[in-house]
Formats: sequence, C-alpha cells, structure tokens
Amino acid sequence: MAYAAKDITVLKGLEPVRERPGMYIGSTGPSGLHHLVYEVVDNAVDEAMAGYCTRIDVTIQPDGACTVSDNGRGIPVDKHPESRTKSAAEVVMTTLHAGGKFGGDGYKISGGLHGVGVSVVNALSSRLDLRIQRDGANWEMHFAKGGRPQGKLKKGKPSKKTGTTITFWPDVQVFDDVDFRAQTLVERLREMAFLNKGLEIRFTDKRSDPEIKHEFRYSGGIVDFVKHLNASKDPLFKRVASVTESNDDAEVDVAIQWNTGYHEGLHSFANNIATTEGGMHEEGFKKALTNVINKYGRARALLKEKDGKLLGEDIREGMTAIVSVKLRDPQFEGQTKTKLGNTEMRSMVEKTMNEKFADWLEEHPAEGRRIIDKSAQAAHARQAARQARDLTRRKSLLDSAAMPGKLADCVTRDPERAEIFIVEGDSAGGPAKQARDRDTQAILPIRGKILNVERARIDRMLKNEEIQALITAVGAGVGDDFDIEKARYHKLVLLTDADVDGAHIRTLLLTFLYRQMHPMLERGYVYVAQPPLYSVVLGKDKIYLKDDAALEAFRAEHEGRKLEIGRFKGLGEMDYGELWETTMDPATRSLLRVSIEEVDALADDMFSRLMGDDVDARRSFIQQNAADVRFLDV
Ligand code: 0RA
Repeated sequence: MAYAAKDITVLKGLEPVRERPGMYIGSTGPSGLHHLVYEVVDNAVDEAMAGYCTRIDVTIQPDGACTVSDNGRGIPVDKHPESRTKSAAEVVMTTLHAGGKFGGDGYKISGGLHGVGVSVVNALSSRLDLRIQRDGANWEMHFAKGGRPQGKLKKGKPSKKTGTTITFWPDVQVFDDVDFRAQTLVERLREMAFLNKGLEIRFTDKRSDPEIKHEFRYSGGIVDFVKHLNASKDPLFKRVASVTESNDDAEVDVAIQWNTGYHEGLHSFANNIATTEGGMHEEGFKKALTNVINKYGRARALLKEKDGKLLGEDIREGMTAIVSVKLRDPQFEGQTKTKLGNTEMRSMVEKTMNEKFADWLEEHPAEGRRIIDKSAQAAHARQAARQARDLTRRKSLLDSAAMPGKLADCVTRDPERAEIFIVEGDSAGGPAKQARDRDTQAILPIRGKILNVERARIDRMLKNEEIQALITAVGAGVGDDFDIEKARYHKLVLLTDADVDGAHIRTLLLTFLYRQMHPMLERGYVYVAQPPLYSVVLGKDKIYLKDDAALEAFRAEHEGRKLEIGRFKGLGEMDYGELWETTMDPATRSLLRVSIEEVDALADDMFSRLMGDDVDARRSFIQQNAADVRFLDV
C-alpha cells in the first residue's frame, strides 16, 4: 500500500491517535465509542455558547454511522495561513488540537474528556464525510480510514445557511464494538440541553423501525433539570431557587430544590462535563449554603442560639441541586479527571451564593422556613444517632460479656462460619434456640414491639433496645463507623413470619441494614430465610411447601389423593425439629441472598414512604414490596 507524499504528513499527524486511542478518548470500549459523538457535539455546543448555533441534530444512520449536524458558523473553508495548500477545514480535520487555534476570541470552553477535537474522531473512523455551509456555498470533503483525505475540500452549490455536518463510521478495527446505544446518547444529549438553556438538540435513531426520535429544548435550563430530577419525588415546595452570575472570564449557574427524602443530590458540572469528584465549585457552593442558611435561620429566629449550628450535611439532606460553571481554562484533576481544580471558581461560586441565595431567601420566606425546619429535623436525627452510637460503643467495649442477654451466641469465633438468625417474636426464638447448631448458629430474637415504631426514623430505631442488641451482636459499629472487618458473622439471616407483620419487620430491618450496615449488604452477607407455609402428610411422609404456588403444584401432581394439609400461621407453630429441617439446616434449607441492587432501587422510595407521614402509602408500600422484593436464590 503506497501513500501519496502529502498523505504521509497527515498520517503522521493522526498516527499517535491510532496507536494509543485510550490516551485520547479514554478507552476503546463503549465509553470511548460514545465519546466520539460527544466530541463532535461539544464542538457544536461551543458554537452555541459563542452565540452562533441554536440547533444540533444527532442521527444514527441505518448502517450504524453517526451524523452530527449544527447551524453554527461552519468550520472555516479558506486557505490555512500556515499551509498554503490546505484549507482550514482540512487542517482542523487532520491535525491534533487544531480546532482551538481558529477560535480566536471565540468563547471556546466546552470540550470533551480531554478537549481533543474532531480530528480524533476522524482518526478513529473508517470513513468520514464532512459538509460545510459557509461563505455562501456548500462545501464537501471526504476522508478514508484513519482520517486520510480523499481529495480536497470541494465547493458545491450556493447556500444561504451556515453550519457543519459530520458523518462518521467508527472503525471496527479500533473499537471492541461499534454499536451506538441510543439510551446512552439520549441521556447525555438531554443533559447537554439542560446545561445549555434554549439550545435545541434533536436525536434520531434510524436503525429501528419506527425510528426513535427525541427533541430537547429547555427554556429553564438547569432549573428544568432540577424539576426533572425531582419529578418522581415529593418536593418540599414548588419553586426552584436559581442563582446566576457571569463576567468576562466565567459563568456560574445554580439551581436548588428540596424534597421530603433523605438523599443528597448535588450534581456539579464544569464546561458541561459532570464533575463527579467535585472540586472548587462544589466547595464554594457547600460553604456558602451552610453559611447562608444558618444566618437566615438565626436572623429570622427560626433557629435558637442553644440549638447550635446546622451542619452542611443536615442542610443538604433531601436537597437536589445543580452547580454548573463555565470557564476559559478548566483544570480537571483527580483519579478520573472529574474534579475541578480552579480555585477562582471556589470564590466565585461562594460569593454568588452568599449574595444571591441570601436574596432569594429574603424574597421567599415560606420556602426559607421549610428549608430550616427540614434541616433542623435532620440535625436532631443526627444528634440522636450519635448518642445511640456512643451508647452501643460503650457497651461493646466489654466484649463478649457485654453481649445482649437475649442473644444465644454460637461457639465459633470464626466469622466465616458463624451465622446469626434474627428471629421475629419470642415464641419462635425458643424453638430456634433448641433447633440450632450451637457451634455455628447464633439466635437473636426480636420482639414484634419494634413494629410500634410507626415512624421508623433511623434515629428512633437506634434508640430501640432490640436494634441496639443487633448492633452489639454484630459487633462492627453502625453508620459511618461501621467496620465490616469486625463483623462477627458473615451470614445474617432474617427469619420472620410469612404474614404482613413479618413483611413489615423485614422491611424495617432491611431499611436499617441499608442505612447503618451497608457493607453487610454490599458483601452479600444478608439473607432471608424461607420457612414453609404448609405441611402436607402423604402416607408416612411429611412434606413442607413454602408458598401457595408450591402447594398448587403439589396438589396438581397428586391429584385424586387425599392430602392432609396444615398451614403454619407463624414460626411459633413449628416444633424445633420442623424448624431445623425446613429452615435452618444448611443441608436442606433454602436461603435467599438479599441483592443490593434490589434494595438500592427500593431504597429511595422505601425511605420516603416509610419515613413519611402518609400512613396509607406506607402501609401499601410495605405490603407490596416486602413480599415482592426479588431476592437472589442461593
Ligand atoms: C474552527 C473554527 C471555528 C469553528 C469551528 C472550527 C467549528 C467546528 C465544528 C465542529 C462541528 N461543528 C463545528 N462548528 C464550528 C470558528 C469559525 C469562525 O471564526 O468563523
């Protein structure tokens, strides 16, 4: 294969990209593949931010190519000053980092992962078609594998419009897989539209019949973003607080709302890139938010001197906020280069918030009061949790002598072999203690009394004697202090009745474990036992069936035969032999491992409904989900 001399220089220009794609786009997996699209879109967004582009179209073609079209100024088509033979467009498409050099005084602040430019997309494609509308005409240029120009930029028919259209075919020799995932692109494009108020972004996937189409345009920008994030939640008030500031060097945009939940949803961006590791803009935001809320609470006498200061974490509980900054020369730091390092953004965000969010509160006293109330509640819960934690910690200092009286501990001290059964009700605790294998199985009975904790706020759960016994038995602390390496058991088995009360107590315990002993779930140490619901006597044999479905199947199998069916109303009705055989004997039992994803997905909903005031919603939620959670069978 012989290249023309002029192509060789071009190939040299893009050669490093072909050699080490990961350096430029992160990876050659799905993330790198989608990055190609973002790279071209970012260039179009730059045009929008400079005030020249109002619409971007992204289309996945039936053959898998991607087209990105915009109505910006168009890539310059005149001869490039440094190379008299090449058009500026050719240089942009075939030289690394060429893009920015033409911007001049343009506000070039968007930019992909490394701000690498469209030439990288060209380098990693097997073909690329470029169409430009500019200087009164249509222009075209084509590139083959690796960004090799096929001829020069050609002038075509007249055009009154301006813009750039790039179609590229990702190279199968570079990427593990060249199938774009529509959902991935749609989510990023929607985010881009939120972050760039008024910009119209359209997406079409022509691979499917019918085509998938989306159109995003948000006149409210990040205010709409916050509304979108809170759509499935229960907002504390309708309004979204919005604070903005801009000067010649940078722009700050903040939108905040609170919901009745407990999750902190702070999302920050720098130049449209999600800064998941935070950075200076986040620091400035948090510091000012804490300061403004405390001052406001004091000034309005909503907070008492004796209550002490609200902490940032109290204020941010249930908050959904977007902090978006745009600046000329962003410094991305951290493990994944998603932490903003520019110190000037800390002071700019802090100052903006201190002034303008304080103004917002003055203008919205009803909202202000609700924020303070909610934060004060969170502070109260935090203090109660701390007290409970100190209490259990002091108890556990005394080691095994301090183990709760109700605990029938196992003999082994090897956590790998040790199991703890959390058993509902004293009546079942007895048989379980008799049935167990003393060497490896510990029993901790928990009385139904915990059910009376109607609003099972975590702080109240921590005060509960039964819960304290559980914490002490597990021996690894709670919350932020929880140390999984200290856990005394690597199997924690919830053993509850198969009725609504049992489901309730199970949900409460899972809630507690999720919040206060999360690593137990992460490691897969939490299980649900499956005591049978029915026993059937068939001749000399007694058979146990776990639920209605199993009973129906059994009936069908033994049609015509006389079956003596018994139903266990609760664990207490089983004798210890039955309990051992059906539920506890490792050789015959079937345990369900609780999957973290399942609890994760439930968590938000679970907390807001379980912890909320709506008793009916809470009751129906427990009934639906406690029985419904699909645990993994092991
Ligand atoms: C170089 C210089 C200018 C714009 C662009 C590149 C540009 C690149 C892309 C990629 C996709 N869409 C694009 N739109 C524009 C500035 C042009 C000027 O100063 O007139």
